[in-house]
Amino acid sequence: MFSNKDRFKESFLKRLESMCGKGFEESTKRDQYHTLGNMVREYISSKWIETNELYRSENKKQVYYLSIEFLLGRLLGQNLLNLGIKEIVEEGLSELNITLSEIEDCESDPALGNGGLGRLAACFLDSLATLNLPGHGYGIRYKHGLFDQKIVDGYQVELPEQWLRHGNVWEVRKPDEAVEVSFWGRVETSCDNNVLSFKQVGDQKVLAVPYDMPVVGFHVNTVNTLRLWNAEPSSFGPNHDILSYKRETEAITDFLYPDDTHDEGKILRLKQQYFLVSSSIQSILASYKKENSNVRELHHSVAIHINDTHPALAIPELMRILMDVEGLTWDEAWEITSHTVSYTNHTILSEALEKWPIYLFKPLLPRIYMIIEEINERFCAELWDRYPGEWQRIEHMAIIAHGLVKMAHLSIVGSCSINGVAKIHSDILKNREMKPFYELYPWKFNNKTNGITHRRWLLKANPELTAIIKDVIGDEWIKQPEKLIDLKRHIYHPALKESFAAVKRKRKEILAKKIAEKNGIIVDIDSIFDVQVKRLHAYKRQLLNVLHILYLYNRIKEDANYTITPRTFIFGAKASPTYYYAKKVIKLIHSLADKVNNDPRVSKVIKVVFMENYRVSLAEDIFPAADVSEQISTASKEASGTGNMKFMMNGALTVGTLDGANIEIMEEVGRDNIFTFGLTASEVLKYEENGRYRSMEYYHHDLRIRQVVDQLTNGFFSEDEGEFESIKDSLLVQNDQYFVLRDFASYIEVQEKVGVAYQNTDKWLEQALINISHSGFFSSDRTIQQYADDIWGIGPVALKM
Ligand code: BZD
Repeated sequence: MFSNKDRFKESFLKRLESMCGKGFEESTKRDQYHTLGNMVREYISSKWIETNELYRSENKKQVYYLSIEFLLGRLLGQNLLNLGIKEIVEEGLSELNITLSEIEDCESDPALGNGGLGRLAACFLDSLATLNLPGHGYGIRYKHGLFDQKIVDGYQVELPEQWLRHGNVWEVRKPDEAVEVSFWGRVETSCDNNVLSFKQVGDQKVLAVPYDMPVVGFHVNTVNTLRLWNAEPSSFGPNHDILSYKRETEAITDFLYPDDTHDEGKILRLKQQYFLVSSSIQSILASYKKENSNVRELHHSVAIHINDTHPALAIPELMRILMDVEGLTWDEAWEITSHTVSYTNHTILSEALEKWPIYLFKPLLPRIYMIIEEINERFCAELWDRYPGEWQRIEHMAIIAHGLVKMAHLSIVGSCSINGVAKIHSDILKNREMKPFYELYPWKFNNKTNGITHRRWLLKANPELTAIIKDVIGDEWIKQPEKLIDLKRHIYHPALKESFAAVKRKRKEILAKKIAEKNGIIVDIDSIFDVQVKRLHAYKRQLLNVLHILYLYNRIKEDANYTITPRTFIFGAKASPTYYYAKKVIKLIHSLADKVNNDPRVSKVIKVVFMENYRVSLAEDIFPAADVSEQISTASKEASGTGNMKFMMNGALTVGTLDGANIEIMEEVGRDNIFTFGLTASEVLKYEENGRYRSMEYYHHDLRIRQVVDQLTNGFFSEDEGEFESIKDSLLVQNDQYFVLRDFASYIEVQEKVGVAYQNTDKWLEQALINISHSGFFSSDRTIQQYADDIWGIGPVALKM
């Protein structure tokens, strides 16, 4: 049905009639979306079946990527592109006077993630399939993904997200492969022939029903699987109070926790985690046992990766099944488990490290708790042997201590590999945060610098730029992204610069149109599009950006001769609903936008725009239009960042601190092609150790700082002078934990350089093209190949095309 445009058109019209019961003329865009989606799903299914059959028959090692989040974004466009049928569909549709993008707009973003961690998981799935690697995702089918953000009078309001309202064409429900997950109850111990056995009794069972989604590789026949679990009442549920059992059960997969930095500590969150892990491990073992009789060989055929500590219960769960169900001894089960599981850490922020209170944990998961206690005892004994008498060290490293179960410690002890997500982050883990563990198990620690799939963030998001690159260097880089470097030889060619400038301009126009429609703000296409889009968090320092804009406002107002390269400051950010400070910063951005955009003189040269409801589909419009990428976290706090890579790949220049992957971007493009500023990570960490930073001194000694900080509460923004008092307090009373004032002068200075640099259009274009040329390193294909080689030990299994 996709062999040529005429066949496509014919099948599309026929399918539309049979599916929607109406003719083309009466059909809505949504009818058309569902029709096309169904056709594509059907087209995928034969490859999907073949891939699964191949994996079974070849019986090679497979990896299972367990993640509490998969931030997929829309799938129609990406699937068409990866299947190589996008053009045929576009041509066919255009003869019916419809554009593909109108139809794509009917697909809701599956927003099953908060930000970087969830999006990374989605990029990894794309790379696994494209590299023909047998790797599958396991996650949760949240009924409501990350909330929809509305801005009302400058304040964020959260609305429930409803991605399943019109169904999901990509998923296949597999009730036959449902499994039971147990909560509550108690453990009965018995002893037979000197062998202890354990049984959970009086427990509550929940049915985990898988919904499988195909993961289509780019121009290959591989179609891997993303399995998302749905919680449903089990027929073995209680026979009383059925309604509350049903409600409680379904609540497990009702919504995604909207917090990306805080350990929630709520029982429902723990239920979600165990639900994901128990169902996934059962499913992995069932599939293994279809082809293999000896469970003792599991680690030769299966790798299980945990995306941060949220799925860390995979370790005790695998132990439980190997011992209680398969009858292995502790030592046998431990040998297998600790060679099967590997772990990625995504943060060093202490408030994000998961610790479960025993009083919550033990009643909910009694058998799992027993196993963790045993892991802890054996681990502490090992430590005692190695460090006799060093109580403090042992207490610090224990998995259970002070009434808490520490998930990071469990993950380190039970995994064969622990990795950070950028060089500096992995170094900080080794030398500071996880130092004692690194001393104990140096071989386990390694770095895997993050990557992004260039197929979504360049090919799909920016077809115009893709076309130019193809014109100049052909298309080998699509399969081998490191070959983007071939572009570098051409960056001085006027024709390339001109066409790149034209594409950037076109994408800025498209974004400007959206801004005009949604925000009612007219922005200047010739101004610098300076963008900061990411979750709102104190450490990401949107406030530094805001204070700089306020400083510019003051300069323009005070000095009639002050000149500046025109700039449009664009923000997009969701704040966790309970994060008071973050919500205040969103309000502050809006108050600033009101001041700036409504001032006749200031608004001629700068504008401030906050784009509501930042999400994957909006990101695809924003990255291609950006000139400047704001990556201004306090050094040492951003593990890697991945937005930085998406901007770079689309030819934006980075203004950034020496943090996370910014450092590796600088190493790639050279110091002259990135704007760095601010404290280094070691300077920040030194300040934190010696406590010598005094934000007040910067406030008193730098008039520019004093002026902008005072404006937060002197009636400049609002009648209500208390509105932004808490922000001012964070800077002065709480001594500015994230060094905003310390880095302020350096930030102003670098921003001035940016303004000057942009005036030299020719050079700017060359620098942008250098950034694109070096972005191949940041493809998730490179990252995934490194995981496959160094951690998982898996290789490609390919069907012939
Ligand atoms: O992970 C992010 C880091 O902050 C980024 O620096 C990094 O680039 C990405 C990918 O490695 N971490 C998160 O996004 N974390 C979460 O989203 C999260 C979600 C639930 C609970 C805790 C954290």
